Amino acid sequence: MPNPPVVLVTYPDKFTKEEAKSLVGSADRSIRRVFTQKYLNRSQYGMGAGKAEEIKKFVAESKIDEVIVDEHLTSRQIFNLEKIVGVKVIDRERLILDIFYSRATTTEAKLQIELAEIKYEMSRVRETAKITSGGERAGKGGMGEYVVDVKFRDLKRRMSFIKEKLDEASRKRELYHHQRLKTGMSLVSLVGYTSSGKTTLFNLLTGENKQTSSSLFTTLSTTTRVSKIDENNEVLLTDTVGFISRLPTYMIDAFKSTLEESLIADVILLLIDSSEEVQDIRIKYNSCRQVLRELGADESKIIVVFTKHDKLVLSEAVTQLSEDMGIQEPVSISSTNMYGINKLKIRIRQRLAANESLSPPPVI
Ligand SMILES: Nc1nc2c(ncn2[C@@H]2O[C@H](COP(=O)(O)OP(=O)(O)OP(=O)(O)O)[C@@H](O)[C@H]2O)c(=O)[nH]1
Ligand SMILES: [Mg+2]
Repeated sequence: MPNPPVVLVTYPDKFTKEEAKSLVGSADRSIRRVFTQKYLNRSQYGMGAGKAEEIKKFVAESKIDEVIVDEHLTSRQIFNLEKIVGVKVIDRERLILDIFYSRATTTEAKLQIELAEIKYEMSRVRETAKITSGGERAGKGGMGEYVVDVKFRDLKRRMSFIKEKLDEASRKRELYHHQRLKTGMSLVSLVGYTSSGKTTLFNLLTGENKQTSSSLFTTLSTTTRVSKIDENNEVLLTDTVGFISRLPTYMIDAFKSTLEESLIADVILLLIDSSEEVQDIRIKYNSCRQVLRELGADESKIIVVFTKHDKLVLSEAVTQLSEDMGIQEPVSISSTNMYGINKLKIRIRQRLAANESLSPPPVI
């Protein structure tokens, strides 16, 4: 079946526009036209009324299935916009949830997405009830309140059920961790922006064959495998879900247990795609640091790894950027041509040796 034709409405800056296009592509939709707006937080439609009219015209002429708006919209804004453009309207959070849905393979990832979905609905239930009950007050008295109460109770019930299941999964994992820790092996985890090359490096270091792709959010669950970092030493390497900018806290919360598993590692490799434009690297790096801070990661465990060195255009720019951002001793690698891989292994061992789990590496 061909991908549904859609219109994308996003901000005019290049980074945001390109990322929004990748998200839409990753959600298996085909973009017929991109409209840009400086502001997408206007009360009525998110965008300006003139732009909404322009889109309505294009949608009618070009047989468009959906309008995707690259921002968080309220139920009211979605309702208003759908009324004017005559087709389904999807906001950024819905879009990301859709991608997660289509990618989730493990039970835990599915539960986490369902939790995010419930939180998404909860934040909108009052307003949605108000709209569907024809503007009746959905707070005090009347049918509106009844609808909201029933819906809220239902969502809460589902939420606690899912949380219980997730806790169970998390406890099982903890137990598994304890068993693994008894083996004395150190834990190393891969974190970073979506598509930064985590799984590609994971496959290279563990001999695994996990799926990699240029689509966003290819990996949604956590995998841990043994990796031989030199003749005498093995570590446990963990690959996990990637980050993206402007991800609402409730979505990070939903994936918290998965992400936290990465954070208990002895060494956290923070992967940054260095083949992109300097300002994009900066945005992605800052966004990753923010998520890591929010999750309470121990900063001293982080080693910054610049990936895709084989595609690098301006290495001086990356060096300058590292200095500007105060990145301590980053390592540049390429999983394609093996550049820097040995250096990375040595750096991992040095870090672990500093935590005294391994013998120190040879001097080179
Ligand atoms: N040229 C080049 N491409 C790379 C390198 N490492 C990864 N890639 C490509 O970058 C894209 C993303 O790689 P993944 O390993 O799937 O990235 P990820 O960080 O696991 O992404 P998510 O699972 O979506 O978070 C794929 O198309 C890879 O082939 C590299 O060293 N050089
Ligand atoms: Mg991956």
